[in-house]
Order: sequence, then structure tokens, then C-alpha cells
Amino acid sequence: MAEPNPLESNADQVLLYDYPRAPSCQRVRIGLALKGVDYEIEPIDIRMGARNAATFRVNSPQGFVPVLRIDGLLLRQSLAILEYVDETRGGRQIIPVEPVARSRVRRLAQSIATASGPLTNLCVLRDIQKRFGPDARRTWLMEQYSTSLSQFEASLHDPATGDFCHGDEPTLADCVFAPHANAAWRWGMDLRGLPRVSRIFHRCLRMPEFAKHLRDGPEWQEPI
Ligand SMILES: N[C@@H](CCC(=O)N[C@@H](CS)C(=O)NCC(=O)O)C(=O)O
Repeated sequence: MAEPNPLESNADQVLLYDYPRAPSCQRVRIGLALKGVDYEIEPIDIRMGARNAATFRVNSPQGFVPVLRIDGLLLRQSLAILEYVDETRGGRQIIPVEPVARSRVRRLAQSIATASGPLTNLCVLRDIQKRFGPDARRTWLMEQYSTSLSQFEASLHDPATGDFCHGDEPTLADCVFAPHANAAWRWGMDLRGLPRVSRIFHRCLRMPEFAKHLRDGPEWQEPI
């Protein structure tokens, strides 16, 4: 008998296929929290290969989380998900309407999501570890975090930067940046040499919409 597909569920339900520590999922959870959208979670343990389960793979051909079921649709790709939610839901606007601001917010978000995000993905890290060993994995990861966050620090050297990456309210750029900075910090990167990165990361953590999704367990300690 065929397994029931958990993705074929109630059309009114908002359901996030999620792995708690995955930065791409954290982006979406932070964005949903900022927008005030309620949802349920279907956990996908990417470490244990659950993403390869036939029921999940059918609806996520790349086998990646996050996937969001909303309005009877199955949305993939964190940035596209957040754009859809911002455009279809009221509340706080996380992508500015004004074209110059909109372009900068998207640029900041994409600079992490499309450049360093894929290079720090679990499947890439596992491949590096398999070929070159665990030390190479760590070295690779720290290089990616250090390079991407140094570049991001330079991008933040701009009058449009405020309390957050763009202006004084959180935007899509912060939804992407904060999980990335958090992952770098969790792996042991000292963020103090990057003053704007460090300041905005701390500012984000002061908001429950961010903190709830980044503080992930008893071992979590406040970054210095
Ligand atoms: N570009 C995609 C990336 C999604 C992605 O890389 N997801 C990771 C978790 S952060 C994943 O599912 N990795 C599984 C694996 O590498 O095996 C997005 O923004 O949604």
C-alpha cells in the first residue's frame, strides 16, 4: 500500500517543512514571525537523510528544506517563500516598496543566500569531509564564514544601514543575515572584528522574532 503523503494536507493549513538549525529554515521562520503568520511544523531531519524520503522528495525535487505549504501551494526556496508571504500577508513589510531600497534589501539578502549559503550546505560539507577529512570541513566552513561576513561588513558601510541591515526596521536582509551570523558564531567565529555585523546581529537577537529561532538549546550562549 502506498504511504500517505503528508504534503497532501489541509489547504487552509500553513505548514513548514523544517530543520531547526538550518539557516534557510531559520530565515523563513523569522520572516513568518515578523509577518505574524501562524504555522505548523513538519520536521525533516536532513542529517538522517529524511530529505530523501520519497514523500518529501516528490515535492522538493532538490531535496532541500524549507518547503512551505500555504494557500494550497507548495513553495520552495527561502527568498521566494518570503517574497510571497510579504506580498500576500499584511503586517510589517519586510521588503521595501521603494525601488532603490527594495533593490538594496534584495542584494544584501542574495549576497548571503546565493553565494555563501550553497557553499556551507550540509551536502557540500559532507562531501568535503568524505574527501579530505573533518579538519578540512572545519577549515572550509570558517573560510566561507569569514569571507562572506567580511564582505557583508563592507556592504553595510553605507548610509542606508541603520539599526538593522537596511534602515531601522528588520527586513528580508536581516532574515538572511542573522541566521548566517549565528551559524558562524556557533562554529566559533569571533564577530568582534566586524563592528557592523556584530552590532546588527546583537540588535536582531534583542527581538523575540529572531531570538526564538536562533537560540536553539541549553548550550546556546549569548555571543560576545
Ligand atoms: N536556496 C535554498 C537552499 C536550501 C538549503 O540549502 N537547505 C539546506 C538546509 S539550510 C538543506 O536542505 N540541506 C540538505 C542537505 O544539504 O543535505 C533556499 O534558500 O531555500
